[in-house]
Amino acid sequence: QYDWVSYKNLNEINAWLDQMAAQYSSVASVRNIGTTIQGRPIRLFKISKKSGNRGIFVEANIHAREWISSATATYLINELLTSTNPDIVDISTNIDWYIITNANPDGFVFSWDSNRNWRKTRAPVSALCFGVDPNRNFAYNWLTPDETGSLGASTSPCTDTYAGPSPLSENETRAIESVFADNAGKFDVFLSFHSYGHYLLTAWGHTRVPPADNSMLQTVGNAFRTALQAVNGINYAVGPTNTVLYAASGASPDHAYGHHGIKLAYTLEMRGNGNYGNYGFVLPPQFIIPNAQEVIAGLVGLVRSARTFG
Ligand code: 0X9
Ligand code: ZN
Repeated sequence: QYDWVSYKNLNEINAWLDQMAAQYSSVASVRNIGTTIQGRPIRLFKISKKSGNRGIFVEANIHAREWISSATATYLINELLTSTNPDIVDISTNIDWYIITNANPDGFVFSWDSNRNWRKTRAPVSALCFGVDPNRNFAYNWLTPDETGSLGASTSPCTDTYAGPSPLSENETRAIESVFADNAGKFDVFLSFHSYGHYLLTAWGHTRVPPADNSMLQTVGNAFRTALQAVNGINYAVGPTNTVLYAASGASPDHAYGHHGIKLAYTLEMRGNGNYGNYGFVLPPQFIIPNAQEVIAGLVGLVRSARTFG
């Protein structure tokens, strides 16, 4: 029996995705969008209850150790398919959802079996080291320094923010890119689920210059923040990645916005440190459900605000 009382491993998550796709086959499906270097499928779960909908694209656990991100993605899928709450029924009926619960399957398995603190993929990248940071490998302004000269990424294969040998060099980032390319014009919102720190981050990561859509991004982001805070009192900071957090080039939201024109592109940094404890990436499982409930309330607020922009 699947639950959100404990974290689930990749096999358990994949079996559950198969089961949900079978049980709700008239509205849900799961398919492979790529294969990792170790041969694991990269899987996209799709929910569509009505034809003609526009879509939201969610990518989770691209960083291996951020287990709360995939646990929240599966919780979201479950709510979208089973909830009778009118707000959830609204967003599940009137929006198509494309959800990658585990964007970095090799890294995720490694974080379970060998090193709980692993972040990157498991591609062999030098004689000594493994792993590209997939969230530095996207094409838009890949490895581009900002105004202060900060790259927000590394060219050294052994570091945790290694950008890879070239843009979209990795199977994981190309799989995500294929979802953007195959569904051009479909998505109004792109969400990259991460942990931790209670942030909702907007463009840009690669520059300190505010994006053209900054005021809309802030307004919609503040609606997320207010709705999220109402659930358990957690206070998210909303703003451009490079000024609110740090420089980061080659991240997926910059690519979604800059390359594919998806304006409402956000990184969510979920629970890890707060008045509930200082856990970092190793967030105890009793926080899965409160984290997921507040994030989903935030998403309801985000959608409501986004709709006012047409
Ligand atoms: O550094 C990252 O990739 C993200 N933080 S994490 O601690 N989860 O690794 C933040 C990336 C945000 N970048 C953009 N939105 N551009
Ligand atoms: Zn992350």
